[in-house]
Amino acid sequence: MSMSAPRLLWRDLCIFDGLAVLPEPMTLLVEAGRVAGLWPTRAFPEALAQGAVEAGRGGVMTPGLVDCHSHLVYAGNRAGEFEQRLEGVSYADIARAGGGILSTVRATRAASEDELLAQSLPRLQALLADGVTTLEIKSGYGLTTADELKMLRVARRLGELLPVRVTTTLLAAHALPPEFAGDSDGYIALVCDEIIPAAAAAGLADAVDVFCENIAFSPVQCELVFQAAQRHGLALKAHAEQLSNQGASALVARYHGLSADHIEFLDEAGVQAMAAAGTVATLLPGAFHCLRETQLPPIALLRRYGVPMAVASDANPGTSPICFPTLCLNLACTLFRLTPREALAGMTAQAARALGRPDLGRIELGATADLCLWDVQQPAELAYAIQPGRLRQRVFAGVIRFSKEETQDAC
Ligand code: DI6
Ligand code: FE
Repeated sequence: MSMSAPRLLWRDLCIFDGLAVLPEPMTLLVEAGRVAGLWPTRAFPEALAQGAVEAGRGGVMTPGLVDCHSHLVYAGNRAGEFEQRLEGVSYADIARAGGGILSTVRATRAASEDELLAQSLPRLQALLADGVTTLEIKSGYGLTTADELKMLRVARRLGELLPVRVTTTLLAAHALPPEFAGDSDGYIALVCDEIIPAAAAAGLADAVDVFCENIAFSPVQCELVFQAAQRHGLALKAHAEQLSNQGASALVARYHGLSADHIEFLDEAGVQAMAAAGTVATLLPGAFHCLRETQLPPIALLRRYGVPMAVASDANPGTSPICFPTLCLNLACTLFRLTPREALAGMTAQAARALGRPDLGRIELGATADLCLWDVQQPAELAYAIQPGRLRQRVFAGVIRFSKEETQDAC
């Protein structure tokens, strides 16, 4: 298949542009990987159809989904812990007993780079089949320089194997590795002095993340990691206020980080700090659901202060074994009471913002043409119904890379 991008024309679309549903049927022209024109269908200058490929008529078009928080690369699984939790053992208790994240660390360290790639690939394929065109992937199950870099290389290779943009985040400060038991300051020194410089030198990390929690790292330790990341020109984000209020969101905001993620225990002062700094609030309703959390993120405060809200899968083997982004839209609405419009913006325009990529997640003139055409009547259905298989076409960088009709013809 030729990769040079033809001019593509869609007519009579219901468009969700990343922030809102456009009020009337639209005609969309894509050229050279970008949105080259967008008109109400009744006002389309028909001469421009000359030489363009008629790519479709009708349906709901959204920007390609942007999953701005995932731990997609890992080995093994934690089904056994799932059963333990069903019997009443808490996530924190399992972590304190050396399971949880550390159990995935053992499996991930033992896996070769190719094995890690092979285990992660089907998860990525599932995300793509449900509309993802951009994905953030974190390290954090290696916790040595070599194993963290191995994870990041796998993340980059995934982005080369399939038509998806992958951004990588170094999450070496995810858990204390067993070799450093009793010496978390020593491990943070390794993260700052060795792992971050090595990842930056190899060009393997776009951002740095920390898990700021009483079962992970303190705000003081996280601040040291942020300072090291800044020295290497890397963007910042945090797992913040997931299980308790540590003030990590305000810390991220103070360092002009991209996003504070989870934030169930975020307070008003933290919301104000985020609003002032333009830090995105990334909501992870999959983890909230799977851990049966009861403390809701402060959605009303986030709205009141105008903090942009992103929604992501948090795909990981422990707290969110979910590779189904539109389910996460549903969970954001059902559990957090987002409107379908907020949830969809959260996985398009706001998620792109949370990755520092405002050129993505929008359908507007000049935007990168990563697009999804869905078999639904209205955009809200993507959050309303929990149903795979609704993607009719997937456009990546201005090229149709998946089309349901072709797939059906083939079998
Ligand atoms: N919070 C989470 O929900 C994930 N990481 C984190 O810091 C969980 C990761 C895991 O349990 O494997
Ligand atoms: Fe996470």
